Amino acid sequence: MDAAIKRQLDELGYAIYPDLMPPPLLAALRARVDELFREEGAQAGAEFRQEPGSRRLANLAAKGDVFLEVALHPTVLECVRHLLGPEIKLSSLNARSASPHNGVAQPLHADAGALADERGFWVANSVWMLDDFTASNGALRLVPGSHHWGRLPHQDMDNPADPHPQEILITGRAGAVVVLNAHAWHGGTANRTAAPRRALHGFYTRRDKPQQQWQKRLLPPEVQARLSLEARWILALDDPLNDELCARETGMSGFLR
Ligand SMILES: O=C(O)CCC(=O)C(=O)O
Repeated sequence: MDAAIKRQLDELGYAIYPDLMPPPLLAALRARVDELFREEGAQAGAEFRQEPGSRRLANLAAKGDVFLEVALHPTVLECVRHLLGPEIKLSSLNARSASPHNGVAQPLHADAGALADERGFWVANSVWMLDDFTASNGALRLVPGSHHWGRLPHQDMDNPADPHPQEILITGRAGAVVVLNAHAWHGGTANRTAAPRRALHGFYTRRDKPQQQWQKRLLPPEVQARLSLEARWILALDDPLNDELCARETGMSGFLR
C-alpha cells in the first residue's frame, strides 16, 4: 500500500480510491440495488434501520453475490487492516440512497458511537460511490483528524447536525471508494438535487467486537456453503467468539440496532 494513502488514513482518517469499481461492477451494483429497492418497497432497510430523507437496504451480503465482491475487496481489506490491525471482520454491508430534495443532513457521528479503546481503533467503513458525490447531492462530510480526539461530536457540539468549522466535503466520481477510520466524525449531507445519491457502506470491525449484522445467522446456508476460506474468515462464519458476542448483542434477530 502506497505511503501517501497510509499517511492520509493515519493523519486525516480517510483515503479515496477513484475508479476502484470497474464499469461492469458499478453497473451490476447499481442494477441490484435498484432491484432491491423496488422489491422491498416501503420495507427497505426495516430489518436494520430506516432513516428520514434516505432509503436504505440492509444485510446485502445475503442479497447477491455481487455484494460479496464489495465485502471482500482486497484493496479495501488492506486499508482496513492498516487501520485496525490484522484481526478484522465484516460488520455489516448496507446501501444508503440520499433521496432527491431531502434537505436533511445527517448529524456528525462516529459509526456505532465508537471511541477507540485500550487496544486502539476498532471500526472502519468504506463508502462505495454508486453515483457521483457532488457539492449539492449529499456528499459525505468528514472532520479530518477527529479520530484522534477521543471524543464524540455530541460531546463538543451543541448540534452535531450543524456544520463543523474543520469539516471537508468528500466528492468524487461514481466508481470511487472512500475508506475511512469510522471513529472520524462524518455524516451524509443534504441532497438538494432531483436525483438520488446512492452508496454502499461496507463496515468492518475488530474481531473482539460483535458484528452489526451477524453474518452466520443472516446468510442463507447455500451461500455460506460455497464461500472460500478467506471469505468465511472475513464474514466470521467459523468463529465461536463472534457467535458468542453476536448472540449476546444482536439476539436471534441477527441485527445490532
Ligand atoms: O452515505 C453517506 O454519505 C454516509 C452515511 C453515514 O455516515 C451513515 O449512514 O452512517
